[in-house]
Amino acid sequence: MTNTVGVSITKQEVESYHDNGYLVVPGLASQQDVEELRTDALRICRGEYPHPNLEPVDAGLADDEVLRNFLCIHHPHKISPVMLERGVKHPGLAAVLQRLIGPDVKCMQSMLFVKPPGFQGQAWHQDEIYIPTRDRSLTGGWIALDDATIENGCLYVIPGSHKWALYDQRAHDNPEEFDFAGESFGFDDSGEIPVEVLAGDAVFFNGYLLHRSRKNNSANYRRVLVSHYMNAWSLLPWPDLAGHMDNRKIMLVAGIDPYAHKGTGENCRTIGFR
Ligand SMILES: O=C(O)CCC(=O)C(=O)O
Repeated sequence: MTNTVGVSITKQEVESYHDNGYLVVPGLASQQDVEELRTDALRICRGEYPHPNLEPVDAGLADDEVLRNFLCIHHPHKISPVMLERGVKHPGLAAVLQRLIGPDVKCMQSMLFVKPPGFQGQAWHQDEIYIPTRDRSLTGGWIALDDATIENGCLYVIPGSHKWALYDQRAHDNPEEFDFAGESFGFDDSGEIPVEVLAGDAVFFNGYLLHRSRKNNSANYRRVLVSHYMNAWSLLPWPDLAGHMDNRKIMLVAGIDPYAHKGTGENCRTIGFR
């Protein structure tokens, strides 16, 4: 199927996603998309969007001196319209997601990884540990903003592991290689494979898929925008401060929002289910 943005995904690719738990879509983001997202990443890191956690930096600092301080920025789409429109709501991403988990798709978070030289990766984990859905529809949409290689810390996955179980986590003992987040354990990881991709390629992965990334051993950044999506009909039982059972800090990216009457955003009316 080809959509208006020219991104096509075949029935075989949809089946492959469901069999393996992940799918690479080459060239989903155009070179222009990638350039705009890279430029915007720098703008965010320079503190050019007003936010209490991102103070403006000295304009005299070189780009490298700014970027090398950041492993990852959470929810960049909340301050940057470029991250929102070019990244999170990218029409190619939305079109593929509609085929994989749609037709109605919402997003609840984004992460901008800068991952400078020498910075760690993330130990084995499954995203549903952090973002539980009601229907197992959680899907990562990972857009490479640089070529992602074994050397600079690409993703690694265990194909088919999304069909196994949800594994518990513990502290890992390799702080040189992985950041502070916990590590899933209790499974055979001998089937892991690296997912090396080019800038502009997208990787979609199921929320139960075991995946990790390693330290960046190259001399350059490994930038990625990854956003997490789910079927819009699933509640998002992600606790907010009031303990509500359907977190509504979401963005619709395709189709309809069945719970639009609850509102969205920080001040929406959330309804408890108890
Ligand atoms: O890109 C990475 O280094 C890790 C991304 C990841 O683990 C995730 O999005 O869940």
